[in-house]
Amino acid sequence: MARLEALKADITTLEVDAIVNAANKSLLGGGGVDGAIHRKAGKGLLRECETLGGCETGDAKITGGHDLPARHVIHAVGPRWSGGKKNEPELLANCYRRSLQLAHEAGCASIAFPAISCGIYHFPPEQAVKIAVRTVIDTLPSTPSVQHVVFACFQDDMLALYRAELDAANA
Ligand code: AR6
Repeated sequence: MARLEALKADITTLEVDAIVNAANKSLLGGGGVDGAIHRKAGKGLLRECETLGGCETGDAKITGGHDLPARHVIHAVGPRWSGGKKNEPELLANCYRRSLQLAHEAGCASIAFPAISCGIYHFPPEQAVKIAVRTVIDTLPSTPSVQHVVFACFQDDMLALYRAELDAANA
């Protein structure tokens, strides 16, 4: 079984095979973690993203890491929360599933996720964290390249939610 852990960290500093970006459908950058990743990765990342033709909500696309310590960036487009009646939970789960599949296909052993949709997209954190942990645990058996998963948290309250959920899952 792969190792899962929650850390308080700026995801742009992590030396892992892939970091996941909480992107938007354009894949051309934005605020939050997306802005931080593009700032640190440099213009080469934007140029590569411009060739990708955007991305649907719930899907993800992979690029190089450019000036980041991570080898790859997996750009996942989470749902914007609009009350929970627009398939937001399933779309969020799809982001985690699809990101792990791309990481596996690229031979990544380690991957770090931010709390996708929990910032500017306003997904309720308690629900998002349960979906993230459950989906990752359920997907890992079909993505055996991935041996280490980090949930990178920017705030202490988010870190506490992930740690409680990982404990509850005995992960
Ligand atoms: N490292 C780790 N986590 C971070 C970092 C960082 N450097 N910066 C922010 N977070 P958000 P979303 C946390 O808003 O809700 C962009 O404009 C943050 O505290 O980055 O999916 C995109 O282009 C929160 O817990 O992403 C989209 O338009 C989590 O990362 C839109 O925002 C996600 O917050 C996506 O919104």
